Amino acid sequence: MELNQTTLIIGVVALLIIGFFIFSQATTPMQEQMNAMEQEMEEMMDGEVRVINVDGSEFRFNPSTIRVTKGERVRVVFRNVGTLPHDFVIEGTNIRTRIISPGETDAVEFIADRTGELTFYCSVGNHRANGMEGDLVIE
Ligand SMILES: [Cu+2]
Repeated sequence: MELNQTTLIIGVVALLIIGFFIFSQATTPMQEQMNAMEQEMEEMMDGEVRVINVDGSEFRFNPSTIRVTKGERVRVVFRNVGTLPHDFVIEGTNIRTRIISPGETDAVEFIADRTGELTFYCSVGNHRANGMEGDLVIE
């Protein structure tokens, strides 16, 4: 059986074109750029917010000291694990959760834009006087 030379050449050329097409699809600068952007966005989504879980009960916060770094975007997720309503308020700011019922969760988000030590507390009744307060340290 004799192989037609023209057919062979066409076949080889076709394979080269297909190969080049697949190769260029995988590595075009556009594709690389898209991958890089996608990765960057994922990093932003993951790395941008520092999430801190704080539990409130009678009459304490756990943890009672929160340490963050200046410049961080902080999200405090406050969960009421007690039997009375509670909230989470940062003294000297307008950062506060709603007063939430036992079992509920509310969150506040802020940027720790200066170093120092702030106090957080529960504004319900005499909870703070009973010890429901803590320190927010921004280093
Ligand atoms: Cu309280």
